[in-house]
Amino acid sequence: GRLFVNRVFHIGAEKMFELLFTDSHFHRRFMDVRKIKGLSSTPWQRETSGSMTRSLNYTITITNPLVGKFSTATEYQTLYKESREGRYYMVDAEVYTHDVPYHDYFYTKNRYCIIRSSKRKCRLRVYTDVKYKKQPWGLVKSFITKNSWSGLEDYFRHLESELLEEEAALTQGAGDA
Ligand code: YK8
Repeated sequence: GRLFVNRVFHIGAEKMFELLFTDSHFHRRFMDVRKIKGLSSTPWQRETSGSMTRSLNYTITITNPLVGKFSTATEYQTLYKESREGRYYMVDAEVYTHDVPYHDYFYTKNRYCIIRSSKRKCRLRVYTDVKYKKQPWGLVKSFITKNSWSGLEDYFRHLESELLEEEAALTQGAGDA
């Protein structure tokens, strides 16, 4: 896997969770600029395991010339029960892109860790892995992996820069920048 984001933000841990994993203005705007359309999500629900889960459906716009322009996608998120409100959140997100070539071979697993570092600061880590449901021919596998990494890198770089803008707006509003 790869670590795409690893940075401290002047944003509280709870706020960061809200920005990324609820129907926040930030999330809606980010989906908009990424041209991710038709988002629908279930509410967070407690499982018997004690963890919380929800699922999202949306249509992504793809810039990779090898692939069609759009794909529907389903994302299954799990907020682990080891998470502690305001202190530590760990969310795994499994993303299935249904309409890309070889979609039945792979999915993507993104692990988001939000760790409180002080009252108004947290560290965000995003670790990503391309997972295989069945083993493709070696050349196909490296093709999938390579194309996935480039799309994911672009996405998470953009997410990081949007979070930095949000951080600037938040600290300015608080008057303690
Ligand atoms: C989520 C992983 C792969 C996929 C894409 C497919 C290449 C197909 C390979 C062929 C287009 C928002 C990605 C990047 C689309 C976007 C997905 C996003 C960024 C040529 C063999 C969508 C996080 C996420 C997870 C997986 C990403 C796809 O929140 O390359």
